[in-house]
Amino acid sequence: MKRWRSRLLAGVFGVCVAGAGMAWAGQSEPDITGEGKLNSIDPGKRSVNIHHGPIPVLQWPAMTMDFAVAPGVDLKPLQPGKNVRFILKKEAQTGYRITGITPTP
Ligand SMILES: [Cu+2]
Repeated sequence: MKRWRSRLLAGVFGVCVAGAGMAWAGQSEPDITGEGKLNSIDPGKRSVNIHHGPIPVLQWPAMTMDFAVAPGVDLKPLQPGKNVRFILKKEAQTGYRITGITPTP
């Protein structure tokens, strides 16, 4: 059961990284998601600056901050000033990193 579950998760992350569409619903693991306004994008550094709302799981209040973006995440659909929804994954070395991000209305 446990092995089956981790394989399923790997599949979900694979889809996000490929940018083939993010499965917001139906994920079996509580991915950390946030929403906010994209202030700026730095494609060279692969980082984005977001004013995000509170993220209760992490006990983060609303704030403006830079996020590193994982390789393979497509930054092209993003525009500064627009609202976004994003997925965070904790990495041992880099801290929280965005593994999926998509514009929202
Ligand atoms: Cu923050």
